[in-house]
Amino acid sequence: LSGCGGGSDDSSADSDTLTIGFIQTGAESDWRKAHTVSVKEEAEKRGYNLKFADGQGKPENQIKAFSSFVVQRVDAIILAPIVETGWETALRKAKAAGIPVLILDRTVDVSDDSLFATYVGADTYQEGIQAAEWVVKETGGKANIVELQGTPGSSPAINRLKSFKSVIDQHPGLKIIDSQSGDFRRANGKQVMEAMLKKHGPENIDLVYAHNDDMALGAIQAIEEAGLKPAVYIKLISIDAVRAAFEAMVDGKLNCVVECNPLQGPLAFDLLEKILAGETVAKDNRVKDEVFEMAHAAEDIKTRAY
Ligand code: GZL
Repeated sequence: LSGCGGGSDDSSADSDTLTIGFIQTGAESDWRKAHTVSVKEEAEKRGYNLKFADGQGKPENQIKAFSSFVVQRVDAIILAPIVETGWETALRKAKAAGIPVLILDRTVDVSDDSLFATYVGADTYQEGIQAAEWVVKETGGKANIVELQGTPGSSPAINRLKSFKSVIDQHPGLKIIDSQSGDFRRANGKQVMEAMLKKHGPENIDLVYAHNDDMALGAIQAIEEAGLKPAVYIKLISIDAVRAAFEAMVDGKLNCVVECNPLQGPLAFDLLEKILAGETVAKDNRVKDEVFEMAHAAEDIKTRAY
């Protein structure tokens, strides 16, 4: 790749290789691991020098990494923000330094969208709608629902809560009787589900809506340890469609998953190359999602790439 980038101090890359700073949320879920692989593999394939910063679930780590990439004058920054807020100052610094920023996966809440070059991700608002529409169909509009929320302040958790509720609220027989954060983590999902089973009594919970598969898999463990049959006694729907979720559907323990496609590397680098060549690109670019049900999981699992 020939480049007139701002250069980098990375001795391993020769001078005309472009250096991209990639700030990831952490490794909180199977989905996240697939997302990281997608970006790293694409950078490798296209000959970029990718500097990887793992946020380890802490927004302050991401802010620090972002500032250091600006100081290093990388040629571009890819940011997957743990939470939506707190990005204005950092983005202004990158803009002042002439470093384009691609927001990936989750969104940022800023007053001026010229502070970032473009956004690439899945439609996490629509995913909550798709989940709720399946719940209405599956329950005939009557069920007590408990909700396992993703990371507080993250755009997917905000979107999936709001959009799911917007459909559920149209059906008086559907009640969200509890909603807690499991931080997109399997262990937390299990703990929260154990507490909900104790608090409400299993007989008062008909269905679990989990903002991601990892928390649903934790909830499945809690339901089994309570001596109950997941997907039968208490139904479950979750979002992501990672391999472990397909395996749970094949095992008859999970009823439905809504995809959230993590294979965002190719589209991200297509857009980044246009931006680095000085072209303007659409501000908002989405990958496609599908809904998968238990009945077809044994077939569908053969087609899955993550
Ligand atoms: C959604 C993504 C979420 C996944 C979780 O776009 O940000 O973060 O749904 C992941 O599995 O941890």
